[in-house]
Amino acid sequence: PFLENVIQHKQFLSGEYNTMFIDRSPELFVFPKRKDRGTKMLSYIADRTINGFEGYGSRRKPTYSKPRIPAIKHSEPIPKGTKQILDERGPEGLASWLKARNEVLLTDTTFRDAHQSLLATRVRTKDLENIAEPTARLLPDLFSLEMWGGATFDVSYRFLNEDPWERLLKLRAKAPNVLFQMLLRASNAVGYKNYPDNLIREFVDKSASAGIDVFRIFDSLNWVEGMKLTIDAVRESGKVAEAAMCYTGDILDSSRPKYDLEYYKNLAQELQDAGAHILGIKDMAGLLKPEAAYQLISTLKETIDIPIHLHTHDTSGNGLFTYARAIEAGVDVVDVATGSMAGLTSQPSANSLYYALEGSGRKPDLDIGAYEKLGRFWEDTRKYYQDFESGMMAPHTEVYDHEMPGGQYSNLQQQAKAVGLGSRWDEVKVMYRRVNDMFGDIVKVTPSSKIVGDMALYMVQNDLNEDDIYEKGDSLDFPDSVVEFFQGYLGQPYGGFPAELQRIILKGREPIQVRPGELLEPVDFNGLKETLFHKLDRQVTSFDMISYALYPKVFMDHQKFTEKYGNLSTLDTPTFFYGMRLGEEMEVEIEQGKTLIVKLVSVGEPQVDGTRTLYFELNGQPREVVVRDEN
Ligand code: 3PY
Ligand code: ZN
Repeated sequence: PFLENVIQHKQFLSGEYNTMFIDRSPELFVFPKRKDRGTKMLSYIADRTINGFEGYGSRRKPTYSKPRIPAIKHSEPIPKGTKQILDERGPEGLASWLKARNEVLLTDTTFRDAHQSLLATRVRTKDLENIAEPTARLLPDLFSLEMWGGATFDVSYRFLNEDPWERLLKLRAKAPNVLFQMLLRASNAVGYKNYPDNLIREFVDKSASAGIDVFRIFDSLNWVEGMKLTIDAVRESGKVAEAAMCYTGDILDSSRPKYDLEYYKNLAQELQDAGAHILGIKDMAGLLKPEAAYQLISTLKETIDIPIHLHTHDTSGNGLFTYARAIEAGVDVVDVATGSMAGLTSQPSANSLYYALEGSGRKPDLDIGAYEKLGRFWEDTRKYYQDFESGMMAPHTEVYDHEMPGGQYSNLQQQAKAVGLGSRWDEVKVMYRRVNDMFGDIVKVTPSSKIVGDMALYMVQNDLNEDDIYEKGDSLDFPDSVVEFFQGYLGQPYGGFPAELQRIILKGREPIQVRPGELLEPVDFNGLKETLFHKLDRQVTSFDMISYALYPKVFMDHQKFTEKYGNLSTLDTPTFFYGMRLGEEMEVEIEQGKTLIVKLVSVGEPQVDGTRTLYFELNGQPREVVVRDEN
């Protein structure tokens, strides 16, 4: 009766109900299931057992040892941390507290950028959930845990079939003491294009109420005009606006003056004026050399009043050296990853930094033994994701030439393989840099980096060089993303577009000069709620509405998947990727106090119609599942 009351209630259809109540308790609003959860889960396991994980083919399930989780006392109160400082003193109070610290503070990126950069963003909520509380208890002195945003949002839906909002709520419940940080691509939100202003505001508002405290906001062209609305939205939510500038070029290279020290000085000032509580320096490719870091931080410390938070990637192998110099110059916070998830395209190691700062007076305040213990969990858990490792084995100084962001390298390599350019990867890297120079030397970070990548692939694939573009460009059909970029739909690059190339690419189309958000129709949330109510056949949360507005197809595909297989978040990761071994028996706690015992008894031979039958026991009862053998 409760369910019916809710659905038929006039307020529901008029939209005047407390959406947060529904967002936090969607299970109260789920309609009776057509098929039971056990059957759905068995059909998923059967499919993985025979066909493997999408894109990776069928593979024998490896045997793993159970990840080592540090022992903690659940009964003791969780130590207070930076989250309490924010709650008590507000964002300005937090910033003052931060500036007054003598030791360097740390943001741990293991839950977001580290696995985005090493494991193609594939780490599942279940694994994060397993280590969230130990992390909160053992590392209460962290400045923040970066655990959301960037690519994790769409990859959750697209590849892991998980709801990213559920991840946020679950982790927040386990880690109530350390600030939660996300990466937000300003008006590109957690997507690859500009979205309407009201969608950005709604996204920030709901992310803040679901648990995000620190929003690292960047624009892929360092265009401050494109960041202001997001900064304002974060300020209105009462959370921390960390406005970041993306480090591009090389301030030490006087032959390339576009992005010099003066450029960053002005940008930092503009971001402070725009309302940033903290200045982020986002060195997404790991191009900031040690001496450059020293000069940059020293100059900015004299220019602005807000604290400075530095992010780099260790691709070149120089990450720690860069941090050491930045710390010497007074940087307030740096981004690190837990030792076993650090280095290469990820962040520098927290553990290494700790020892490197011994005797320096700015050594971070943390329990290094605890970090080592948490590292063991990650060492074990990382093995689950071995198929997603990038293959980079050693420091890669070529990054100083091609300038590809840490998270893009393996992605673009995959894209190149997919279009038959796997053996021409070296050419693609060189072309990536050429395209950057043709485009006027632009900031390259999601999504502008994707556009440079698309153009580089296009040119290599069609055997075009730079001269060809200028000579034959009028008859060439450029990738859509490149055309849209030159139309101004991602915003305006510093120094403007190169006029001749813009003319060739646009072929008479008029570019826009204004902020794209000014031209985009606002999202009609009420209409959208109705649409989704009919599509989903269940109550609609504000989270659903935001996700659908960001990526309708990805979101609906995820819903269809869930309808077919149920919510698989309780399944362990090896089973999620590989299914089960013959004779294997396991327990799955599908909800608190409700456990299924699953055993794979035998697998039938392929039939003429291309199917096989798998014989399971579910809580001791025989069950058969027929799957199509795709091998
Ligand atoms: C992202 O936007 O996902 C990034 O990590 C950019 O560096
Ligand atoms: Zn990064």
